[in-house]
Amino acid sequence: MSMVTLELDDIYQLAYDVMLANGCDRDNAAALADIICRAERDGSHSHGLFRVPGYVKALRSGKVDGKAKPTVKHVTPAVIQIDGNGCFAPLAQAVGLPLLADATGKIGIAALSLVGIHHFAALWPETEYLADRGFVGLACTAYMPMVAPAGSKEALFGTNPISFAWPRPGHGPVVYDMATAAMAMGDVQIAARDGHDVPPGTGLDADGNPSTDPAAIAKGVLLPFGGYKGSAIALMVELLAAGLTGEQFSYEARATDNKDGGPPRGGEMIIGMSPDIIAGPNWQDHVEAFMQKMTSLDGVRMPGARRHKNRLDTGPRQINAALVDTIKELV
Ligand code: NDP
Ligand code: PYC
Repeated sequence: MSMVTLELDDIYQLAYDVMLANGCDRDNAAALADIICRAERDGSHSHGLFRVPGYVKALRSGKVDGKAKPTVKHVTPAVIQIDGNGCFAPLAQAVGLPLLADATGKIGIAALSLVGIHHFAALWPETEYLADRGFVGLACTAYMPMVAPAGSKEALFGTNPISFAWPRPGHGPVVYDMATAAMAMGDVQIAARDGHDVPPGTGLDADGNPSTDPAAIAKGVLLPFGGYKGSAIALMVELLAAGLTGEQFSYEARATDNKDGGPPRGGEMIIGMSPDIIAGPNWQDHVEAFMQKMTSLDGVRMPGARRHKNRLDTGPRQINAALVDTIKELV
């Protein structure tokens, strides 16, 4: 596989230029380029530049409005709704997260309900934003059916990611961000592109047979991680991201989507909690003792630690050369 070397600033600029060239205004392009660049910086390869062709398809088909301006509704002091009015999720998050952090700090717990957005990215930027300000963060979004609920061979759930972040003053936050599918579809597609098999249990082919061939699984269905337990969490994500926001469930998103290959319209639920308010002043020492105990166990590492280590390297990144060529042709 041929790779090219790009500085982080060049990754940002490439993403920004391609979004601007395809109908985004500066605010939308900057919000997207920032998310894409941070994904490449951290090694979230399936949700960085890899997603740019899909973003462009959604702009070119008119499904996503690259000039949309999110609108804010304060439903109660603790419930904020942002309507993206058809934008990609990062701009709506950029508008809503400061309001969520403010409400969380005042009230102790607050919810940000995003509707009218198109989410195609990783979720750790949302929850890390909250943890970096001393709050606990939880975020989830649905997609289009790709995952069969436990017991079925038919896709109903999206790959339905969930992210959780806990603040650790003096350390990086603990952050996990995971698809509730055994493997994110982006990683299945990358395995197919790069000619690797995927582990048993990832999915079924179009005939409903277990497969380790990523191309066959992409035509069939993914399985939830952990059988019925992961299936229950995927169900919870559908309910929080669609039932609680009022936006589309994954199956509804597929019915209304124009099938251009970009992300459908959907919702995202983000919840902030203040440990200072909820747990009281001694939470840091209490939690830190637990963290120390956990990390002292042989073989344990904290979720998020790989990304945070990657982030310390401010040097250039190696990017798939064919992907960069494809993106440059889109500018
Ligand atoms: P991974 O399976 O790669 O990682 C899941 C989590 O587990 C990460 O927080 C990771 O931390 C952590 N982790 C991995 N290995 C270990 C270990 N040995 N010990 C402790 N923690 C570990 O993620 P997925 O492939 O499931 O998801 C990839 C991305 O896809 C996510 O960012 C997700 O948001 C995104 N996605 C987005 C969708 C959307 O609709 N927008 C849909 C589905 C997925 P670390 O990062 O530090 O390795
Ligand atoms: O990797 O499964 C995935 C995915 C779906 C939407 C964005 N990423």
